[in-house]
Amino acid sequence: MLCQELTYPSLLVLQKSKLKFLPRQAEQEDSTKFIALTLVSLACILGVLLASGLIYCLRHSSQHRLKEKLSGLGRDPGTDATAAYQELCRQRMATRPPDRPEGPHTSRISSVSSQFSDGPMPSPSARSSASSWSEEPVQSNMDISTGHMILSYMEDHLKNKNRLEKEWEALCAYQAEPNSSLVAQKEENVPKNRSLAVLTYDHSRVLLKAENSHSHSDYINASPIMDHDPRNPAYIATQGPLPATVADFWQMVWESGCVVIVMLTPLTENGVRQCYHYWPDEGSNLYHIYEVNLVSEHIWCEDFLVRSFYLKNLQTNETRTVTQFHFLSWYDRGVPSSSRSLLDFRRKVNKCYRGRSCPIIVHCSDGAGRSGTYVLIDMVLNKMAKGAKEIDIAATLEHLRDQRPGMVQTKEQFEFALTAVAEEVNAILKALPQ
Ligand SMILES: *[C@@H]1O[C@H](CO)[C@@H](O)[C@H](O)[C@H]1NC(C)=O
Ligand SMILES: *[C@@H]1O[C@H](CO)[C@@H](O)[C@H](O)[C@H]1NC(C)=O
Ligand SMILES: CC(=O)N[C@H]1CO[C@H](CO)[C@@H](O)[C@@H]1O
Repeated sequence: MLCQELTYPSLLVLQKSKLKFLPRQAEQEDSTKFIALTLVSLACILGVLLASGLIYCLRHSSQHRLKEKLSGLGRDPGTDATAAYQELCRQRMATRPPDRPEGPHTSRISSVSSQFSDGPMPSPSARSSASSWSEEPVQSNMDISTGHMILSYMEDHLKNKNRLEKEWEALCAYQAEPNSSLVAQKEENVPKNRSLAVLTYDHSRVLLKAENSHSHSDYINASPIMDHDPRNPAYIATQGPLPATVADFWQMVWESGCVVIVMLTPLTENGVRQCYHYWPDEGSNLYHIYEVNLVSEHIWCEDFLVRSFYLKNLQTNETRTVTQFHFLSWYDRGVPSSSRSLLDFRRKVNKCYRGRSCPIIVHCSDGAGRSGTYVLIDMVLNKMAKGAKEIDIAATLEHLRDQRPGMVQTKEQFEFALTAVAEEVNAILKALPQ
């Protein structure tokens, strides 16, 4: 069963590439040739599946031994911990999956995507979704004592519900200042807002270049979110595009220099539209002067998938690759079922983004509840990774709410953010040499 899980993503990728890249005329031209080709490629696929299954099983058994060793580490005080740790590292290096082999059976679509993407994106088909090693390894320059301090603070916080309740009440009473949102309420902008509660503040909104906009307007319901650099936003929090604002959305992607989009909502929930389907399912779509081409779609696991787009500005003929990370199982006003997959999702986003200076565009439906929770978690963990000695999560959330109203909508979402931060800190500490 585990082995089946392993082969699932690679199969999907292969099917998708066949669907898209097989020339249709060839089918009629020479059917016998085609059948022979199909048989050969089927044999190839079968070979790859068998090989990867075998590799996985081998890896799995060595992991099993590793886990036994790990638990032994904790239990037996007589064990030489340093030696065991070194052995752990060696095994971990040995079990790390090799780079994707370049061969005739490599799926076309992933080679197209790696050709276009300017950052190294590992092919998910080369990694196993069932294996714990397929998750991004935790990486951090976190100060160890800060980590321990934060962990005990968080644990205390999560145990003491009363304290959480009080902190949340204080956050609810918080009033942003300045807080006028007159532009968002202008008559011509009203149809561009999804929610009454989440309107951009006048002092903190993304301004489109009106001359490039299809409606000659600079308004979009999107807020730049600053972290430490007051000039360059680290994120743009925005609502899920409406049919009327999809061209504005791609204009914002273009003008902000964005290369990574984080989408945290399914398109529909219980029949209620959460977000317009703003990308092509196949081939390309034109949104005003922005041509969007779907290059690839990789399903990493049941919780999220990654799409790669080729974006072209038809006015200038410039092009760019944009990667969209789509988290599927987080519902409006709710929290994900576990922090584990969201944390892995975040690591993958940041691995793709690493080293850039453009903002990450984060959206859900209203661009505040789920988006605020994600940004809060990411911002706090990034601060810690940079070695910050003091972390105040509530103050960080107030800082977010100064820039966009409604960031983190419910107490459960706030609690989830605390849990997720604690879990990641725990994972970082575990991965450090003791
Ligand atoms: C907006 O700011 C004013 C003070 O300028 C304050 O009285 C008001 O309550 C604030 N509104 C919100 C929703 O924070
Ligand atoms: C963009 O490309 C088209 C077709 O190749 C060409 O006709 C047009 O002049 C180009 N525009 C610019 C601004 O380079
Ligand atoms: C599509 C649309 O009109 N959405 C909302 C925009 O914002 C106003 C409030 O300012 C809402 O009433 C609209 O429903």
